[in-house]
Amino acid sequence: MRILHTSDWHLGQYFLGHSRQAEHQKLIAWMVEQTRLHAVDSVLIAGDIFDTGAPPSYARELYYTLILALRDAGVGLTLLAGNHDSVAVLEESRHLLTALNTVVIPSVQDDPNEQVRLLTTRDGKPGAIVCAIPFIRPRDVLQSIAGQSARDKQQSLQDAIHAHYQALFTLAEQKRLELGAHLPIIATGHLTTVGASASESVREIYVGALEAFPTSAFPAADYIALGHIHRPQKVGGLEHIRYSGSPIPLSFDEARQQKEMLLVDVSTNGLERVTVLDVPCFQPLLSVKGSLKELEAAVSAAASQGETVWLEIVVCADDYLSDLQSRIQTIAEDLPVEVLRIRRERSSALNTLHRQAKETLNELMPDDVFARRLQTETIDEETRLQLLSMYREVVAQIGEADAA
Ligand SMILES: [Mn+2]
Repeated sequence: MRILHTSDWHLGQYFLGHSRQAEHQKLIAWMVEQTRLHAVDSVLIAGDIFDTGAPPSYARELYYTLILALRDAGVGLTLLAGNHDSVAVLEESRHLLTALNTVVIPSVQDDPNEQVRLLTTRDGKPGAIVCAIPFIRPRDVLQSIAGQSARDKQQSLQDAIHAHYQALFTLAEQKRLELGAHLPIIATGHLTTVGASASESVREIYVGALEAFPTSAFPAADYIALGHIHRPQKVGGLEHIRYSGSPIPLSFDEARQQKEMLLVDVSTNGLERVTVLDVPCFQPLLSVKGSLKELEAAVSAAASQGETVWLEIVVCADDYLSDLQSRIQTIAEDLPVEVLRIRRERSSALNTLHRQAKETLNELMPDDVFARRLQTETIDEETRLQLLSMYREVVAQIGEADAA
């Protein structure tokens, strides 16, 4: 059977004052067309379908448009929650969506059988078994043990995630035996693995608790469809463990990436091949950098693309220019560009903190801000992890007090 693997759509992303609605509309139409052209049987979305826990109405509408369009195209859909998704939001329509050939897994389920699903081909034949694993929250798989050190907590979480994968894989093997056909087994995940390279818009999800999951801890599935990292990549050079990456660039440092979706062919022999589908760019995005003089040339080069380009301008200048904004306005005037952000490049660690805070404070969680602040201190790893976990406990206590 042929599966299309994608992730990290971030429907509803509000990007420096701009909505991505038009891009996502075009993306849905493009993907549905690809499923027809390439005779895709089933689509897997490995987390972060939404950008926030409270997606705006237009984002929810896009979500339902996507689901209906795939149903009309006769393609199955399995959708896993990511760290940006709200469990409650995905849960509310989940049962309704089963009527539209869509399986949604918002969180680790009490009954593990819920997460072991048979994928069928367009003509209804069994094609593969999927261990449908969403983003795993520590509280889903761990009981907190008093007095555990940060390092022990990290190890317990990794062990618990490993155990979850192993348990579902064993169930999938049993299911395969019962079905009496040597069906391929696919697993999914939404996490950082060792060696994966991230980008600006990816939040560290297990900071201080689990930094990266070793590839050797995955079960022996024929293919592992991952989400969370926005740059498409094979993990550890392995053909069968992959991040599809996000289909549109979600930050300026992703602007030069060719975005992808993956066509995954599996059969009773296991993984047959993976074919990369290049996703067209629906809204050009570019970051240009230089001195004011160099920027003039760089901006007009960027403007020669024909469509309006969303620009980030990084000015390399040590001297303080109070009229920087208006100088850049003059450069960009009358060109088909829209300047979304201007920033100055500085070097020291504290300035980096200021810059990062300015860039993304509106999408950072309190945790991230604290973690960034710690980065500017010269402390050893052990202390850093301890401080982070103490900070978390305090925040959790405040949260409990609020709820009470
Ligand atoms: Mn993401």
